Amino acid sequence: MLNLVLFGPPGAGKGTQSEYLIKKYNLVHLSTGDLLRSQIAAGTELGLRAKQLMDQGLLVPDEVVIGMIEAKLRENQSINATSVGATSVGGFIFDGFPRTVPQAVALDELLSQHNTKITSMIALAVDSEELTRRLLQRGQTSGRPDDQNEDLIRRRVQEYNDKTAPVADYYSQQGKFAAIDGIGEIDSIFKEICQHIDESIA
Ligand code: B4P
Repeated sequence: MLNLVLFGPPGAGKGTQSEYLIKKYNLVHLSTGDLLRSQIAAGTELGLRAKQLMDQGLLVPDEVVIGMIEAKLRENQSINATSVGATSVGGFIFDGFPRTVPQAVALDELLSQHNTKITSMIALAVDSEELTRRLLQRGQTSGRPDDQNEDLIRRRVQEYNDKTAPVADYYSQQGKFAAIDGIGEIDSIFKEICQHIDESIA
């Protein structure tokens, strides 16, 4: 069973690469960003609270996102490993989660309750100039308020540097961290990620 954390600053390509990885490795996609946006679209109390923070480029409180992941793991508890030799692997891809060290600790605890653990964390490295360019471009069509202006994007990157970057050390200390250059063709980045995954499950 493959449990992958896809890591990186906002706009690094986590969501983009997840779309390909879930198909190739038969993974369940757990994106806290998507889960929060669906709460906002449904107009729930949680969504309204989250929107206020997301629109300012700030992280949503740990207990909110941990609760959402806990519920999703419970819903998918029958997910299991299958043959690695062919392609069908199975497991989870965590996209945009964990974003703080307490979230990483909580994820380890939750997975241990399901008798499984994180296989590896893949960090996509992209500089802030390129992140800003990508997010402003996406903002022209996505309708996402957090992609609309440069100050807000700068704040998201600052929030990442302050609160999220330390999560890399957490996985590095467990020998599970791999950094991949996130600049270049989407296809070649995907191939490099796959190469790392294939080596880790061989
Ligand atoms: P997310 O939805 O996770 O937003 P993101 O970081 O912007 O997405 P991502 O990084 O996946 O975008 P991608 O590069 O694929 O979070 C949004 C907000 O939700 C956060 O700011 C926070 O407030 C809140 N939140 C979410 N999870 C949380 C948590 N765990 N705790 C607390 N708060 C949380 O795409 C970017 C663009 O780049 C796309 O247009 C894509 O086409 C393009 N792109 C991708 N790869 C490219 C490449 N190689 N070359 C050129 N362009 C590329």
